[in-house]
Amino acid sequence: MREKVEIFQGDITKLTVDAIVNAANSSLLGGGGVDGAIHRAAGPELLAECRTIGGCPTGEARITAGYRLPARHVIHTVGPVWQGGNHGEPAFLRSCYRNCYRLARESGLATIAFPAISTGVYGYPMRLACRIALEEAKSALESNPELARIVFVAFSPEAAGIYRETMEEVF
Ligand code: AR6
Repeated sequence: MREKVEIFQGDITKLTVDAIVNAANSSLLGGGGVDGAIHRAAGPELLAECRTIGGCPTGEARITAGYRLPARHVIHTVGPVWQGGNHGEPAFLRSCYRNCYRLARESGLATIAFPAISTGVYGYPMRLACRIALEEAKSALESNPELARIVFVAFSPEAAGIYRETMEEVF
C-alpha cells in the first residue's frame, strides 16, 4: 500500500494526475498560496466554473475541470484556520481529506495530488497536519482499491522531510 504514496517536492500545478487538490477558501473565488498558483496555471475558465458553484463550507470539497493544467480535475477543499487546536481543527482537516477521496472515488479517479492543506496562511502546524494527511491516505487506500497513486506535494525541503518522517510512523 505504501508504494502507492509518493512525496514530491515542488509545484503541484506541474503534476499530471487525475486531480490536484486546491487549498481554497470558502468563496472558491481564488486567493494566494497554492490557490493563486492553481488559478493562474488553469486559466480564467477555472474561476468561471468556480463562480457557478457558490462557495464551499470548511471541511467540504467540490470538483471542477482542470482546464489548462496537466491535471484533468481540481478538487477544491477548504481547510480550517488554526486557532490553537481546540476549535475542531483536526476534525475539519480530516474531513477535507475524506471528502476529497470520496469525490475522487465517485468520479472514478485513480491518481490524486494534495498540497499540505491549511499549513500556509491558515497556520496549521505542519507536523500535525501531515499526520492527519497520511492517516487518511492509509484509510482511503484500504477502502478504495481503485486508488492507484497519492502524491503529497511539499513546497519546501523542510516540509518534504516532515512527510518522510511521518510516513515511517503511519505506514
Ligand atoms: N504547490 C504546492 N504547494 C504549495 C504551492 C504550490 N504551488 N504554493 C504554496 N504551497 P496555502 P492554506 C504550499 O497558504 O494554509 C489562500 O489564499 C504552502 O507552502 O496555500 O490552506 C486560499 O485562498 C503550504 O504548505 O493554503 C485561502 O484563503 C500549503 O501549500 C488560504 O490561502 C498550503 O498553503 C488557505 O490557506
